[in-house]
Amino acid sequence: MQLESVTVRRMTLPMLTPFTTSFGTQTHRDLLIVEAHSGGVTGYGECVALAEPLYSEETTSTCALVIQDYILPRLQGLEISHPREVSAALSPLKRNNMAKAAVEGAIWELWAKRENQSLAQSFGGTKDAVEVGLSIGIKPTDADLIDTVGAAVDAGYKRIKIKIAPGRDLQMMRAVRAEFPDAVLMADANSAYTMADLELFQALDELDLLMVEQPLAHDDIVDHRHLQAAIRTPVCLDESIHSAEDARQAIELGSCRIINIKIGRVGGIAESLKIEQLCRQHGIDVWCGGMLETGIGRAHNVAIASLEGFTLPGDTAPSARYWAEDIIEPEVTMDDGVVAVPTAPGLGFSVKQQLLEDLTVSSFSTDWR
Ligand code: OSB
Ligand code: MG
Repeated sequence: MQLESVTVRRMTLPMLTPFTTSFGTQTHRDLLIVEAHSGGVTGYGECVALAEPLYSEETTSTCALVIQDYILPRLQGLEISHPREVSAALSPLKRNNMAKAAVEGAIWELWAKRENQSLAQSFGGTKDAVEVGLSIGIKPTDADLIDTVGAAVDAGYKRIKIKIAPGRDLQMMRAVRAEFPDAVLMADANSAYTMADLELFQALDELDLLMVEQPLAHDDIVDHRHLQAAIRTPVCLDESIHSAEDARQAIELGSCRIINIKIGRVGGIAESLKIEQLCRQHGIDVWCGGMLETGIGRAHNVAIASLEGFTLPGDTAPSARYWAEDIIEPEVTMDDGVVAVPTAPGLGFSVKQQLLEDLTVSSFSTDWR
């Protein structure tokens, strides 16, 4: 297969609920959708970078530039017999993982559709449904948070993740635990702490959290090793893991017991598969992280979470949690805390192409003919 053309669309979607983490509040999602075309078939991918470099160094704008100037020229005329060849072709380009993953994801979906396979099938996903957790942002008051957690418990989410930040941590988590003694709870710090906060994490051990996600610096695996050795709660790495090589080093050091895989953060599906395999070999639990995706990225996440190695509920909540109207139909929905893994070819959802075009504020296409 050769790509005939690629289109990249930029759009801004208002979020139903503002989402606050230790690095800021999001009210809108500024994102890119990639369309890869070949043989009358279109594959879709989503770029999960945020508008500002607050989670990682990539942004929507840097991704658009890197895709246009560096990624697409390397794919022009390339004979692709399997989508894993895409990340190999892009490997000379350092990092820019979210930009690479957006393009690789579109090509992977295109290939799966042409092979008449679902995305999950195309890489060996075996589950027919995936367990879902909810990620709850920082709320103005403990009462607000407790209301939100209560609604999530009632809705059937299999685990509830709560964002923490200095000043909104131990007391707040104790209040939630007191209210919900049996809930499966975890905390995500988005790298807001240092080893000077060790006592805080030792105190969190009392609360029987499923894990604490990315407590220390976004680029650290050494201090996380010391932290993990000093607490009972499993440490999960998110921001620190960009590749299977990073995962190998973190596992070897003992820096975490759990890894959150985000396809965008690690540079694509091929790299996600390597990490999943490595973690299975080492008994490291894995779950699928989220980046407040539209239905396109969400469908990719549900497919990857269908792999055996994804042993814990992921941040793959239903569309209606985020969007007034999603860009796919049907929307992603949840029943009894699980999302069904589609079996139709590709994403298994249809993209509302007219809505996509209406939402597009800028776009570019390759000029390969
Ligand atoms: O750290 O997992 C994170 C959202 C944006 C950036 C980073 C993170 C998150 C979330 C939300 O936790 C997950 C989701 O619901 O998509
Ligand atoms: Mg996280």
